[in-house]
Amino acid sequence: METKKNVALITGVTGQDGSYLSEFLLAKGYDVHGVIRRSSVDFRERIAHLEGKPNFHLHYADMTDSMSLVKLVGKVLPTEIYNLAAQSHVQVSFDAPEYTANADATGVLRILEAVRTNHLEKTCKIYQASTSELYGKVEEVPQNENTPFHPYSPYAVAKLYGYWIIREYREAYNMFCCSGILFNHESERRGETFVTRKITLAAARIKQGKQEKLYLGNLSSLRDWGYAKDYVECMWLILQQEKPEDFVIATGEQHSVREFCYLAFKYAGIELEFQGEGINEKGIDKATGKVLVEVSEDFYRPTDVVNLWGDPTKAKTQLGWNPQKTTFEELVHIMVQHDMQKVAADHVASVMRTNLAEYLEKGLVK
Ligand code: NAP
Ligand code: G4F
Repeated sequence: METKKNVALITGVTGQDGSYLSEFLLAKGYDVHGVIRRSSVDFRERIAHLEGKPNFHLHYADMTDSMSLVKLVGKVLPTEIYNLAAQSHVQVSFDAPEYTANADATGVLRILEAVRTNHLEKTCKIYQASTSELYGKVEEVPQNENTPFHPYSPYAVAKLYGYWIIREYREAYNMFCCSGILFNHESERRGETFVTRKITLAAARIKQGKQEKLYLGNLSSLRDWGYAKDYVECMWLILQQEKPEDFVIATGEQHSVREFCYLAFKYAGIELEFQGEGINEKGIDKATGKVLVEVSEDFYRPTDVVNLWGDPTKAKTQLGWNPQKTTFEELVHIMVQHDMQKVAADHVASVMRTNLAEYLEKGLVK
């Protein structure tokens, strides 16, 4: 008997998780279809190495455009949808709350309705990228699948709608749709304005004389940080279960922004000492006495989530997933090592560009 081909549709394919998930599914033999949006810059850095592969296809659509999603789902006929697209920056959600709700809340509904409109409820499974931000102003530590939610940003409130509409369609229409409640996961592909990547890039630039100082917000905020590459496997595992269920995905370990910063600078070859408190706290280079890290109110949020710590017991026992595959220390090391090389390579490229411009000006190169 002919086995049916696995066809995945990934929204958010150009993002950190979308890129790792594409690699993971392609390696499993899936046909992977990704949603991209029109942008003035055509270079899609995280998936550039996948473009042109025979089983990898890109399509224009948008989470805020129902018809584009209905048409795309009807064209691709996916067996699995991974809904990763979102305005994913918590601080930005305070500046653009309506857009965040449109993409992150109503966008989930649009995906579900696109599946129903195309009569694929029985054949298409849906993974929703839910988040530990749902726990927000936490009511229990550590947090598991039964911990009450208390969203604490426009982003989290939008994601709460996504979480509940997924549950509703599961119960009302018997659809196979699930949430992965993922705690923070990072990587060398993490967006440069999230705190971990901002720190690892700054540590590399400061070490190589390209930046003077790093300005951060709340250094005492606590997160359960894992490695994105390990987390995309869970998205797939969640959809391979017998019945649709939600899972917390986390490492079970908690660290502060300050600790992340200390370790990143250490791996870059700088030992920091933190002195002072609150807005006056500073990270000082022990060897030179120079202030390298300062706190700026610009990076404080109107309401901040400060105590995220996940309990991955269910994922460990039911999915057989190893939450400690990449340790916190390994994660920071991977990111710093990558950014040390990136900063050095950017420097070489910029010197070459300057030299070339000078040679062209002097007529030395035709
Ligand atoms: P990311 O790097 O910010 O990627 C977001 C993706 O969504 C990008 O591909 C982006 O496209 C796309 N997107 C945004 N708005 C869209 C729209 N209106 N229509 C179509 N596509 C749109 O995020 P990530 O870290 O990979 O996270 C993936 C998902 O998991 C997100 O839903 C996020 O909220 C959730 N999540 C992340 C974490 C984490 O720690 N990383 C934890 C829990 C949950 P462009 O490239 O065109 O901008
Ligand atoms: O790195 P962050 O911006 O990530 P945040 O807010 O936890 O959100 C990320 O993880 C969520 C999962 O829990 C995802 F749902 C979401 O899509 C996103 O991927 O900030 C982490 C913490 C915050 O408490 C923030 O206040 O770091 C603190 N922080 C301190 N200084 C900073 C900075 N955050 C940023 N972005 N920039 C700073 O300078």
